[in-house]
Amino acid sequence: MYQLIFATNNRNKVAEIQSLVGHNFEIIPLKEAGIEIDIPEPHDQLEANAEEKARTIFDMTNQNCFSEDTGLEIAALGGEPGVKSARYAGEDRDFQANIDLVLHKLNGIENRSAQFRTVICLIWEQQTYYFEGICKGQILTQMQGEKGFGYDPIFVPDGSTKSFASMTMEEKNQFSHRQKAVTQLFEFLSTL
Ligand code: ITT
Repeated sequence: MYQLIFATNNRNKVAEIQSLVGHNFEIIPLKEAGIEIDIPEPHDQLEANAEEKARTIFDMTNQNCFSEDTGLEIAALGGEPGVKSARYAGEDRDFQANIDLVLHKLNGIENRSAQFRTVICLIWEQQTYYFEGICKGQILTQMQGEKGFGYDPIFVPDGSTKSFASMTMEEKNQFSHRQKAVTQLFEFLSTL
């Protein structure tokens, strides 16, 4: 059994990733590792922020760990909110305010193309590795569904007519950026 600390404070990410983990791995969220820290995300690239989070926890624990940074990249907004996804409408990281701002900025705009992009940074035996997962889709004109988190109520992945927030976690996993990145992570770890 391999143990890996997951450098996140986002319990939705933890739940999604734990639902994907095979029997060979145990994922330990920061809270369970007894670590209380709000890790800074100062960079303008998902990769650099993911590395900052993993590196911070590795330096504290000296244990194998990974982190992930995810952004919603909207074509008509030049890739925004992107790396600013969590705090798009302000420092209080309010999901509803972020959604309202996106819908406001896209008001009247026909091109609704967007993608979620997840970058995982793994620090394993002192080496750093990156894995990426992309899910392409469309931004709705109004919210749909109650499940999930973040921008899920306004995002419909290609290949579905339902928003992520209308799907069970298992359904979302069939499409999601996070699932694609995590699958690569576990494939890599299983070759070690
Ligand atoms: P950690 O840094 O502690 O991992 P965080 O919530 O700050 O957690 P990010 O910096 O990656 O995570 O922020 C990404 C934001 O993008 C997140 O707060 C959500 O608003 C949104 N987001 C990420 N994944 C998403 C998903 O699968 N569905 C909908 N929105 C998502």
